[in-house]
Amino acid sequence: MRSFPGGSSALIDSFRAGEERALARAISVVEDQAPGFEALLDELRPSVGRARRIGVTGPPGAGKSTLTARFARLLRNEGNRVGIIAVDPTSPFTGGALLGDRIRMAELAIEPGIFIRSMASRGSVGGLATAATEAADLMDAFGFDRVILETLGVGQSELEIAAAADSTVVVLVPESGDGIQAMKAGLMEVADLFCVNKADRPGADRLVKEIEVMKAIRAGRTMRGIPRHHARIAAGSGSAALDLPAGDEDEEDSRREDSPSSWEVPVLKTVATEGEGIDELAASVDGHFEAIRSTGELEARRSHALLDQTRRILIRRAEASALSAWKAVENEFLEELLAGRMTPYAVAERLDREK
Ligand SMILES: Nc1nc2c(ncn2[C@@H]2O[C@H](COP(=O)(O)OP(=O)(O)OP(=O)(O)O)[C@@H](O)[C@H]2O)c(=O)[nH]1
Ligand SMILES: [Mg+2]
Repeated sequence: MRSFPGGSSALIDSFRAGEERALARAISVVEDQAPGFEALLDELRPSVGRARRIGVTGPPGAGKSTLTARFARLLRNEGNRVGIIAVDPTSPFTGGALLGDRIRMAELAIEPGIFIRSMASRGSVGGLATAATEAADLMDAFGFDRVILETLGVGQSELEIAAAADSTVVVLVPESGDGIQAMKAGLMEVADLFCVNKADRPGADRLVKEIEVMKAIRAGRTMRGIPRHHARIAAGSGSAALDLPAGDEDEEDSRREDSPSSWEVPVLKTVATEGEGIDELAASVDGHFEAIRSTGELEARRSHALLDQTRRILIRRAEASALSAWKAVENEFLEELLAGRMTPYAVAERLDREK
């Protein structure tokens, strides 16, 4: 008999019976890493894999939540049950936005067939990525047809959350100046669709063009025959717009180059506050899903995500075990460390050997 949180499998039973309160509780258990949380996820794992996952990412204030709310409502009107995870890293950036999101989303939250959960990081952002994926797994297992993950596109781990989805929507706005920031933040690499939101403001068309240009550069179309790396450098001279960051290109490009899909990343315009362009967005997301399903890329993406999740679970366990070992002996080494009789490396080595 396996042990589950609360000392019984009542939670699992209510979850399987479709009680939303059980889903909410299960997500809390996972978020808190309460005793038995892995057993809970393990038990529900066979039911994971039916939902389509959609990542929505972009800079702070781009309109991600507004867009997500509109999109979710449309999906719901089409008969889908929709789960939304709003990942909020409780940074100074978003500390104030959380409340705003809640108000905006509140209307949606009372709608049957729509379930919204906001998740904030307690520990590392890396940990948040794992927990958000697990919350998505729970929503999937619960029976939602679509799971939308909204994250800030600012840090690697947050990008990872969106990028682990089947389809990733990158939301940009004219006032963010230009697409260069997006490029630097690595948003270009994860986008399956671009949404130029706040298209009611000046500069939207210019941003659309900029994104198209950057897409073309990435695809190497502007400088055929020149390896992409060199194309970037060559193109970079004399144009600020092409002053691209030096990154690990193999890694950056791996996702797209692995993919057999010939999906042309669309650049859409939306006015989320008015619901303009949401139909097109929904059609595009569907189109993307069909495209990757037919080429086998969906399977490849999901295998990749599964491996990645396994890796992160392993790291989480190793970290927890190292920290608990450290907690137990922390004070023992303090004096030695302070007096310089032992180095931090020697302490780590000793603890490692004693494991
Ligand atoms: N003019 C205009 N304003 C918009 C549009 N979409 C969203 N907004 C406004 O932009 C502000 C930010 O919208 P949010 O949906 O909270 O943006 P977000 O990207 O979720 O923000 P964070 O989660 O804090 O990063 C709000 O005041 C929205 O009303 C749009 O299409 N046009
Ligand atoms: Mg938001």
